[in-house]
Amino acid sequence: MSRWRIPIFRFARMQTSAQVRMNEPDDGNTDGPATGVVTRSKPKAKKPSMYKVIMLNDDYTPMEFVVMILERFFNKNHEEASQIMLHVHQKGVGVCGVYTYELGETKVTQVMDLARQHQHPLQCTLEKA
Ligand code: TYC
Repeated sequence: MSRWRIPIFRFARMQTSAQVRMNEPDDGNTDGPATGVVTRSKPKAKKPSMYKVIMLNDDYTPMEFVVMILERFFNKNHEEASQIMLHVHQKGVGVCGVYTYELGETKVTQVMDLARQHQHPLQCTLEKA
């Protein structure tokens, strides 16, 4: 009766660097298990840069509309949304949230689109955090 050969999972073929891997021997011998030192290389994935979504005050957009925007697109509760809206109303600008570039850009577009549909001049921009 022949013995089962158990396939060897070759860690060295895995190219993401965050995992523990076994070095292949450099003698060209690919029979049998990989031998060598277990190493842990530095994670390659970098933290994405973060961006603030900034809202600007104007004289015409209704306060309730701004509060609704903050609740709908920035997941604020009614109290948080009202506080941010009042901050923007009094200071001129305020932060709605901090996101990756792509998510922040999507939110800016959603806010500007809805404001335009309602003919409000509300402005929103992205700023590196
Ligand atoms: N200033 C507006 C008003 O008095 C309210 C407002 C608040 C508008 C925040 C825009 O980002 C804004 N109706």
